Amino acid sequence: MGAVRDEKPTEIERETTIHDVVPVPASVEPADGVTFTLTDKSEIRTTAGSASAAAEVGEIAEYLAGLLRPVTAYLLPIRPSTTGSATLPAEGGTGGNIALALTGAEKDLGEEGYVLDVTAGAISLRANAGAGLFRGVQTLRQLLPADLESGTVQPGPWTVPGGRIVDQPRFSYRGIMLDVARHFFAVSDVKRVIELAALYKINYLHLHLTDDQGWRIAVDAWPRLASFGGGSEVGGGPGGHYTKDDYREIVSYASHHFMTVVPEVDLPGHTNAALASYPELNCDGQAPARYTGVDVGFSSLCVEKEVTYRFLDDVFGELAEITPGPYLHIGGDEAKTLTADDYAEIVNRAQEIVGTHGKTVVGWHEVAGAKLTPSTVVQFWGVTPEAPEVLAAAARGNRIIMSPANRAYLDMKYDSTSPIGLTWAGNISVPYAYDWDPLGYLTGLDPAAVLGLESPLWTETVRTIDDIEYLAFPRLAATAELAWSPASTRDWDRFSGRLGAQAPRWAALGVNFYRSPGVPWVVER
Ligand code: TNX
Repeated sequence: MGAVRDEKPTEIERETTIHDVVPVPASVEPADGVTFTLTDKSEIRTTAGSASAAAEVGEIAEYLAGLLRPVTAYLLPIRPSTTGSATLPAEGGTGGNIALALTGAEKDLGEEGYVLDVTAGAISLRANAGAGLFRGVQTLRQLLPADLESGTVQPGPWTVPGGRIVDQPRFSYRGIMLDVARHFFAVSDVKRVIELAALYKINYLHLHLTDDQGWRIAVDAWPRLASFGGGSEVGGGPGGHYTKDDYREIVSYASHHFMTVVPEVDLPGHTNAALASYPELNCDGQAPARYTGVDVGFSSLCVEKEVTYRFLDDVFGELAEITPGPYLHIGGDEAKTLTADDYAEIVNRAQEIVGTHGKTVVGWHEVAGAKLTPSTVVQFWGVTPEAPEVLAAAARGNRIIMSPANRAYLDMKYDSTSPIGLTWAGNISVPYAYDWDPLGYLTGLDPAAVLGLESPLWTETVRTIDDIEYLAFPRLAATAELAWSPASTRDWDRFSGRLGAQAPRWAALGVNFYRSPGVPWVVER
């Protein structure tokens, strides 16, 4: 039974190195033999160029201290520098300080880039903006011992391998999508997803808020959407919905992780929960029953009724008010009951409505069959390299988010033994999720049109946060790396080594991850 033995996850013992960061940074120069050690005298010193930057760097310093203090039991005072100068105040003192600065980074590192220098005596992290500093803190987090993630006092020592990392993202859009419609997830579950995704420098959280099986966001002008349409989910469970305050709490938590929420109200199909809540939204005036199955493509808003557009204006207007990010996602997928003309009509009007509320539209790639506003972003979810309508949209200037279902979908099974997941786009093993190029997937697509990459997690078979973690880890780490790291770094053997080093971190965080065969999982000594 050699084949069976080969399928077992391998486990190895080793310490964290500077090469273990996921996504791999753009440039890593190790300083061999150099190690920084945090002590009970260490301080976090901050430098900002302006008063507003001072608040931001202070908040990130608190976030870092919030990670370090509970496990080290060190005081780690935060000391803002009063000079505001570009010189880093890390050196000096006796303890080995960490300096965070919003000054002195190369401008071409952009908003999300950072420079991290680790010497024996000090750590300095510099960036142009809070986002870059926050991304750099995630790198620093992964260079500290995995015990950091346990949240309770640990013996240490709190070492960081020496060297210099200069880093910035390949794509500006690096997303995860969570379907909270098929099964509802509590605010605390969404926060957990935000925390874990932030560790891999994901910067967009797309929430699929409505579908046939449930409507998950309160809309004041149409209260039965949430109160009645929210009360169902796949399999007949109780469902649920977010109040506006719940939603604001998610948005705020995301923004503290430098992550932007993209809310989706799927139309014209995937709307049974809305149609069940309000008879007038149906062409025949009859409300269907609520739906708890997993079929797609059977429901549609009524294109010819004017009330449909008042409804969309109210829904997107209220959503725009509580969404600080630039995007509203209008869905647009699998509207199988409409003619092409009716489909184009309602997508066109939805684009206009979203525009009047000051937001940019994102839609699943079927929207490319309508007349797109130039700013509309098209999310590709197909499984073949031929997509002429997507190419045509790109040629007209629309930006593309790549979510090919047979590579990027987190809800597919890993293999035939996976206890949860779907299979319509195939099984997606961890190497398969990693080994593709977002710019090369679609034949003939202009690379300049690609805004980035998103991994959707549909939840027909997913009921708990443990289920979410099982499907997302390790595959989210793979797409996060494709989205962040230079194309030239793509190499499965190296990536699987870095991935293996995440295991003790996930164990300390209590992440229910899939121990994929073929990855050299590191175990703590
Ligand atoms: C297709 S991807 C859908 C979803 C399903 C998903 C399951 C897309 C835009 N539509 O409605 O949940 O497959 O994998």
